[in-house]
Amino acid sequence: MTDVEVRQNASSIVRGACHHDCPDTCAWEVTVEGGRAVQLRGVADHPFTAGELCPKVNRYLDRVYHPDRILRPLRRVPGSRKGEACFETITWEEAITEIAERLTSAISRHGPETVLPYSFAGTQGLVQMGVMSQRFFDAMGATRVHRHLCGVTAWLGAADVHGVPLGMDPEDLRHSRTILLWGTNTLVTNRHLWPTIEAARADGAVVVVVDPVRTTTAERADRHVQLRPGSDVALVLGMLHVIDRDGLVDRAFLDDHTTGSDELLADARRVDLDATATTTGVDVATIEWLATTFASRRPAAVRVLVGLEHRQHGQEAHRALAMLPAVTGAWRERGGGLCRSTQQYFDSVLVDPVPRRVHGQPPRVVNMAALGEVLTDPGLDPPITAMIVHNCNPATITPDQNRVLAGLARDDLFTVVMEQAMTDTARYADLVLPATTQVEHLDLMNAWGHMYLSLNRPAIAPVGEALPNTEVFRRLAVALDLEGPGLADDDETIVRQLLDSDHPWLDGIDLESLDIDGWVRLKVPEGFSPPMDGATTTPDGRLALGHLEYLPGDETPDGDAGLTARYPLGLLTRKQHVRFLNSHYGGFADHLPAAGEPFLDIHPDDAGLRGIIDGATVRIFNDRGSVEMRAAVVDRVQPGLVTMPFGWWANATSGGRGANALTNPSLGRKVGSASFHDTLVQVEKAGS
Ligand SMILES: Nc1nc2c(c(=O)[nH]1)N[C@H]1C(S)=C(S)[C@@H](COP(=O)(O)OP(=O)(O)OC[C@H]3O[C@@H](n4cnc5c(=O)[nH]c(N)nc54)[C@H](O)[C@@H]3O)O[C@H]1N2
Ligand SMILES: Nc1nc2c(c(=O)[nH]1)N[C@H]1C(S)=C(S)[C@@H](COP(=O)(O)OP(=O)(O)OC[C@H]3O[C@@H](n4cnc5c(=O)[nH]c(N)nc54)[C@H](O)[C@@H]3O)O[C@H]1N2
Ligand code: SF4
Ligand SMILES: [Mo]
Repeated sequence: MTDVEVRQNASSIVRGACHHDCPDTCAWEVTVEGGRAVQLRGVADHPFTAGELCPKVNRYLDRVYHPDRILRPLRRVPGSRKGEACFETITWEEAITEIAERLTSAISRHGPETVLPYSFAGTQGLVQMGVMSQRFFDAMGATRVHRHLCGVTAWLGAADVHGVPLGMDPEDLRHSRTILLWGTNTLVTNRHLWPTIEAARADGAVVVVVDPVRTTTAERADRHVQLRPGSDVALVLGMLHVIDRDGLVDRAFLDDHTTGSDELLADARRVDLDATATTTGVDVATIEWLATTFASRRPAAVRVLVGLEHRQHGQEAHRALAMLPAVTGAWRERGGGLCRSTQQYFDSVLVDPVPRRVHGQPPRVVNMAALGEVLTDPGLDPPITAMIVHNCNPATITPDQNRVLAGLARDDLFTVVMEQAMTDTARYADLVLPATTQVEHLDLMNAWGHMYLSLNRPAIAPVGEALPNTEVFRRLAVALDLEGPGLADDDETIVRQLLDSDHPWLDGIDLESLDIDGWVRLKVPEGFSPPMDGATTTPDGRLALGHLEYLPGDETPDGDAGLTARYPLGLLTRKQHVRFLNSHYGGFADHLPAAGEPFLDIHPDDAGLRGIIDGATVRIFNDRGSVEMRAAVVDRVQPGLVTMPFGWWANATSGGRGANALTNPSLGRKVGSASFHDTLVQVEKAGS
């Protein structure tokens, strides 16, 4: 009998961890009775998540057993339109055979690069997210995709300074006396960090939020610095000016641990604080207070996640924030430095040891942010004629939605979507394959908000005919006669392969030790300070500072004047709902936020200019698209800026379009995420 079959016969508690693309990776336990999961709750002994989940995942089992769950393979009914979601049930055998035939025929006409694997972080478990699919698509020679929609731009900015950008252990914020939550909405997006922040605050820490919006987190902070969107580099330069002017530079730290500080400080000296105040919308006294507080009320930390990166100059903003703690020598003290994603701690040690098969030249690479263009570009050679989607909902989450949907609607595109629910993307599929949920498959969970590695044991057998992503790729590899290393490995073997490392941070950690509690802390020394402890991996081993210059993004109010004349308002489409996790819950009526629909937040000044009253239906538009929803006239946004939540599905608006119908897909540099937040729009009363 398998593990799962044994459990089906008794009541048991199975440990696992949340799979969502959320920094917290909460440890959970599932109570199973007679083969059915009856309760899911947080594991109390987990040091970081401490027995609490969150409003969305408290009800995750409803999603597991939801009547809308996809439980069998589906094929689009011949003659029905893509997007209509008119499907018929087929067997797994039929599905696998059909996919193999269609891929073989596409590859024989255009070569393997005609296949586009499109996936993201629907689960961030290492096994179900990437390892097997990457082996599979590389064995095939499919087009490679820069999976850069989240976190990579932030990574690149910090990497410009650090090499491998290891930051502070977030739990060390407990020791901080100044915490700058810079472009991160902790209470909504990273809630399990809040108790650490509150504990530091009880010991006298001052908590500052730097955000263009008065977020829930800003409301709970000691001070909110409401800068103009995208002006962070200017604000950092202003702070550095004050730090230098007032003799608060840590010269010894700069001499011992950095290069390029002369160039940086020369740029800072040239700053005119009045001009900084105009650019940033932050008055000079506040800039001075912020700089002085950060430099002298110590230990002092800057906390960033991802919100800042989704801009043309997002990498530069993250680079600027990585330089700030170096100038004041904040890294010297426990609780001081840059507190960012912990992903790189895990990436440094959990490496798939199985070599990839590469046929001759490595395949071409496209950036996932450019999906709309990739699918609709008539000149692309070879064209994309087959697309396999897993862990991802591109119709909702990818920028420039109208172009993405035009691509997905192509009759000559064969699309397979592996999903749990009939998402806006699955509606466009030729074949939909039922995917297991986190309580039904094995996985190894890293984290990007703390240092704990978790093992997710399956608690129940797959519901219906759902299969783990890995099993689908194993079956497809056989059907396609693919040759390549590791294509037949089972999930437990993959976990063992990932853990098989000599790295000291994994010392003593294996499947058996993870099975004891379900989680274990990486063996990173307590109080580890990467720059002080020799972990800077730039070529000369010193933090790389250097010139810093503020540049406005092209599609911002300070950017292209012609565009601003037509579209004067900046648009932010951030994570706003505690009951959403990206696009996961948008389509489930019983999971929606109480308001039941998305609202556009607009400042009273901008609403007044347009005759818009609270609750009125408005049209928000630019050259890429148009969306209608009701307006909330509120002063938590600043004049010139409107915001709407992202993650709602097509059925939430009358025109069937969400936030991404408006967003800017262009990349800041060749790699990294889209400039989602460098988006300009106009707003008018609907029907006017
Ligand atoms: N406008 C705007 N757009 C954004 C953002 C924004 O802030 N604003 N944020 C961006 C960011 S940061 C991110 S991370 C992306 C998120 O983009 P995605 O990763 O695509 O988003 P999710 O909704 O988390 O997950 C997508 C799907 O994965 C499925 N899924 C979950 N587990 C599994 C599994 O085990 N197997 C399979 N086959 N499927 C599974 C879920 O059912 C879900 O429909 O969106 C980006 N898009
Ligand atoms: N409840 C919930 N939690 C989530 C998610 C979710 O969908 N729902 N998604 C998860 C994912 S995939 C991610 S990547 C994380 C993201 O976590 P965060 O990075 O914390 O969240 P964001 O909403 O992307 O952005 C944070 C803040 O950046 C601000 N911001 C935007 N532009 C600027 C700017 O130019 N300067 C400054 N200083 N601030 C700016 C926004 O107003 C926003 O309040 O959250 C994760 N957690
Ligand atoms: S979504 Fe985040 S906060 Fe909620 S249970 Fe999962 S990891 Fe924890
Ligand atoms: Mo993300």
